Amino acid sequence: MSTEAFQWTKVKDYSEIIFERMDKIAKITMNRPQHLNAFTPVTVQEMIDAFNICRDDATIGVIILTGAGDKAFSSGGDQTVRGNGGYVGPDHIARLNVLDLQRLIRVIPKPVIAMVKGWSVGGGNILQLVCDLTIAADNAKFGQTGPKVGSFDAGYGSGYLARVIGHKRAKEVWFLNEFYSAEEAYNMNWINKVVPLADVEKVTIDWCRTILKRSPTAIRLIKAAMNADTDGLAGLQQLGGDATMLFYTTDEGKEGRDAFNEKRDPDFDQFPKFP
Ligand code: S0N
Repeated sequence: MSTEAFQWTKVKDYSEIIFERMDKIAKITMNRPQHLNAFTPVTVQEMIDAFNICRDDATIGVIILTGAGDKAFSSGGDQTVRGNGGYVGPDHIARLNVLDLQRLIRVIPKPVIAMVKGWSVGGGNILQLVCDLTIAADNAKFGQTGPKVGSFDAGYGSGYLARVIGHKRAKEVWFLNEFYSAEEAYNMNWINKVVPLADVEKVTIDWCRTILKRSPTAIRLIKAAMNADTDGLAGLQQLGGDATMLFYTTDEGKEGRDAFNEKRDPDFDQFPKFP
C-alpha cells in the first residue's frame, strides 16, 4: 500500500472541477462525487478551460484526468440536466459540449492519462477511452448505459472503441450494457494497467514522471501519428501542423520568411536534399 502523500497546488478555482499541478504534472478532477462525478455543461466547460491552460503552459508536460473520491471516475452526462437536444446549463442552452472536450483531449499535444477509480460509465467512460493511457484501480467498473437511458455516442464512443477493443466486443458493450471489472477491461485491452486502489495515484504519477523524461517532441508526434490513423483528415491536419511547426524552426523555413520580409528572392539552394 502506498503511503506517499503528494503535494498538489491549486492552479485555478472552478465550481465543478479541481485543477491542480505538481511540478510538470497537471491534474484535472471532475468534482461532483455526490452524483458519481456525472458531468453538466459547466463541468465540461471548466474542463475545456483547464485543458486549454495545460495546452498553452509549456511547463506542463503531462495531464491526469480523474474523478473526486473513490467511487467514480464519472457516470457520464448528468441525467437531471438533460433537456431536449442536449444537457442544459445556467445559460439555458442545450449542449453536447463533451464532444468538444473529447476532441481537445485527442489534439492536445501532451499525454493525457485517465486515472480511474470506481464507476467509469456512459460519457464518462468515453472520456477515459479518448485519454492516451488509462490506469485503473482494482475497484473500477467500465460500461456504456446509453441504450438503457436513451442516449448513445456514435463517434469515438463507437468507432474508436471498436478500434481499441474490437468490433464484436464494442457491440457487446453497447448492446448489452453490462459492467466490466478492471481486470476484464484490462484483458480486453480497454485500459493499460490495474493496480490496488491505494496505489493508483502513486503508479499514475510514476508513469507521468517516466514520460516526462522522454522527448516531448517524439511523444507529440507519436500521439499525432496515431490520431492521424484514426481521425482521418482532421488527424492528418494535426500531424501536418506539427510538421509545419518543426519546419518553422529550421533555417530553410526561416529563409523563406526572411527573404519575403527583406524583399529578396529566397536562396533555398543552400539546403540539402536528403534521400
Ligand atoms: C453508475 C451506476 C451504475 C452506479 O450505481 P450505484 O452505485 O447504485 O449508485 P447510484 O445510487 O445509482 O448513484 C449515486 C447517486 O448518483 C446519481 N447519479 C449517478 N449517475 C448519474 C448521472 N449520470 N446523472 C445524474 N445523476 C447520477 C444517482 O442518481 C444517485 O443520486 P441519489 O443518491 O440522489 O439518488 C448508476 O448510478 C447509473 O447507472 N448511473 C447512470 C449512468 C448513465 O446512464 N449515464 C449517462 C449515459 N449517457 C451519457 O453519458 C451521454 C453523454 C453525452 O453527453 C454524449 C452525447 C452524445 C455523444 C456523446 C456523448 C458522450 O458523452 O460520450
